[in-house]
Amino acid sequence: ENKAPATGAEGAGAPVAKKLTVGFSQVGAESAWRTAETNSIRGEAEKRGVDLKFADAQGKQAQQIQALTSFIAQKVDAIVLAPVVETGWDVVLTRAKEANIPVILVDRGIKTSDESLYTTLIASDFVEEGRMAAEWLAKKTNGKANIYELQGTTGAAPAIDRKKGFEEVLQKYPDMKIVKSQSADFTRAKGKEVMEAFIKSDREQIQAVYAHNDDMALGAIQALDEAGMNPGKDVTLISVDGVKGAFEAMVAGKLNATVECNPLLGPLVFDTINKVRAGEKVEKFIKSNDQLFEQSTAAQVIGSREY
Ligand code: GYE
Repeated sequence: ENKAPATGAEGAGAPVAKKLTVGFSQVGAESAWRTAETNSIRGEAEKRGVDLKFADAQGKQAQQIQALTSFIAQKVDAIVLAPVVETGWDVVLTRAKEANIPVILVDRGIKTSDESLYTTLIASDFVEEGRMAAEWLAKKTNGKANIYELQGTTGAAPAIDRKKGFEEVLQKYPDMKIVKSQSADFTRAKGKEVMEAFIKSDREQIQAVYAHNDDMALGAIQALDEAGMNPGKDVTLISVDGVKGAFEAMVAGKLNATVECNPLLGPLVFDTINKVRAGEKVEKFIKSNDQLFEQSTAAQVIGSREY
């Protein structure tokens, strides 16, 4: 028999442990990647009995600022923010800091003059993803390609950094050039639309497509297919995320490669919140380790993909 004195919740009449309340401001639902992230964070909250206040900003920073303001007013225990763009957060984050509410950035970083305005960033290294994509494409094309780039949301960290890392590597390959580059907002519909415009003006020159996410590549594949242009063969396509749809497109021979970016951040997010609340120190950047997948192994790997 356990003779230890009753502590906390097990003692008769002891106060019930307060449920952890977390506000999560999500970008929106623009991509399969983001849906996977939302499900991971919501699912983990449910599993742990966390009261999660979820706010979908529909891609608008103003809505995210509103959501954060409301979380602060409700005195949540922690805020999880997936910031749509990099800049413009200082005012609202200062309010969170004044209210002593830790802010965990997920999947995208911010630019701020005061790093103390957030506790940590849990994300992938987007510059590194861009480098990986460019190195792979250089190998595939023997360092010679007319590249058409589909950028992510203007001002978003993954769009800025995936471009930066990619261009950095292109410096080494004088015969690889980005001929045209345009934002397609991380969506399949816009990816298709922008690709259609590229095809209309540049059909004969298009040799490669670099898309900042899989959804835009999948839209581009549709446009290339409809134009009778043989995506995956006559046009080489590489994108980022590693979602199920990308693996299906690789198995079908239409997408050539994808750089994984892990959206299953839920467990790590709540572990980190617990650490912060316990007063433990956490790293300022908690980095996911991602790898590149290509067509040749897609069929083998697809069954074990979790998103
Ligand atoms: O790559 C893209 C999404 O911020 C890492 O946002 C995330 C990106 C992801 O819409 O598909």
